[in-house]
Amino acid sequence: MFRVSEGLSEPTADMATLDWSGYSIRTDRTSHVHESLYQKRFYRRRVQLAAMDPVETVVAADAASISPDEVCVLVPTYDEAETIGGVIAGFRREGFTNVLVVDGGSTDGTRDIATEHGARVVVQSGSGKGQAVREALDYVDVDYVLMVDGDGTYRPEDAALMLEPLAEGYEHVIGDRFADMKNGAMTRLNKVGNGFTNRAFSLIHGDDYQDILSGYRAFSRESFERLNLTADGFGIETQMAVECAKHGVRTAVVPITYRPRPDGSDTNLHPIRDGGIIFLELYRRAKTNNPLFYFGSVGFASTFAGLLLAAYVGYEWFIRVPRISHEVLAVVAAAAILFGVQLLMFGVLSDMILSLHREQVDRLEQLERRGKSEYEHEFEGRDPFDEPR
Ligand SMILES: Nc1nc2c(ncn2[C@@H]2O[C@H](COP(=O)(O)OP(=O)(O)OP(=O)(O)O)[C@@H](O)[C@H]2O)c(=O)[nH]1
Ligand SMILES: [Mg+2]
Repeated sequence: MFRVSEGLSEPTADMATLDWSGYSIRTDRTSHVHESLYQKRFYRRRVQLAAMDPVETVVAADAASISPDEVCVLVPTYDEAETIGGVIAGFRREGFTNVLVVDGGSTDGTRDIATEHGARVVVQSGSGKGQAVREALDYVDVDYVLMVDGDGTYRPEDAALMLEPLAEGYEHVIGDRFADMKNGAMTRLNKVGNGFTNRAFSLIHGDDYQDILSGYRAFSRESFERLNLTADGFGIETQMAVECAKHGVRTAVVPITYRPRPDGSDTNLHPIRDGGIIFLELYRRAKTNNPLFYFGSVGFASTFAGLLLAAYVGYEWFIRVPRISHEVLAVVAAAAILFGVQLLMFGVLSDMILSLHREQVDRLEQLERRGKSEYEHEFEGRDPFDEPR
């Protein structure tokens, strides 16, 4: 059951003119994954429905918010001289003075422009966006991080919307570029690749984050430290999403606007090469998150190929006149089926082990929480070490 926020007295109003920052859509789902909070597209549909359906409930928005002083705007850059100045100025206008640019060795003056605009600039020790982001966290001195590209494709004006879920207890926020994608912001190939990746992600990892490759993210430093991230390049966003799903990081999705790169600014993305890396990343991480898929998909493919071969061998032997015997093919078919069935069984067993492991981890976390609250109740804010013995 979704609830639509208060104040939408004009259900047909142009969504762009609405102040999203005060409103939220929640789900009653109990899983740790939270449906697209603030989904503009969804919202538009619900608002239209609300106009027809008077039963739609109205709730007040949360007053909590995060002050810009508590946030470090993290901008990984590589040759973004064209746009970096505008990006930093935009965030400063929104009140964010703590801007950290992690540069990958730009040769076009990006670092100087960033410094002139008041950002802290560090040069990453390795290469690639992923390595830059991982290293950057060592320089973050506040509790929250707002990560954004330096190419001017994301709007600083969306920052408040990105941070709002953090104030409500979410730990990781993904900006959904598909909610409001401007013409020319993404090539057709990239759109298809993104769609495929998002679908593969929800199939393999079970959660739908709408736009896992988005570069606009907000997260708490503490939750970031729980993620096991190793990617150097553009695989970092995929790894973040997978790790959020795996570690039960409370994740929200908010609609944002995605603009085209300005003329003269060049992409660092190689769609085919990076697309391959991203997909491999998704698949590799399925081993510990969805072993049934990891082993089962190969097992299924092998069994299926084996059965096809076996059918061909059978046809040539039993139906065809004169009959032909394919001994070698028969052996290959049998091996493929055996291999496939074994992998399938392996997948089922691993899945069972993972379920048991998850149950145990849940139980341990429950015990930890209970222990903590009993401890807090007993000492009620006093320091136990001050107690007389
Ligand atoms: N520090 C660092 N930043 C990088 C590196 N490669 C890319 N970036 C930055 O990472 C951000 C995302 O890269 P983009 O080239 O915009 O990739 P994209 O957003 O997927 O592709 P576009 O559609 O072209 O915008 C940009 O701010 C880049 O400057 C790198 O090796 N090191
Ligand atoms: Mg970009």
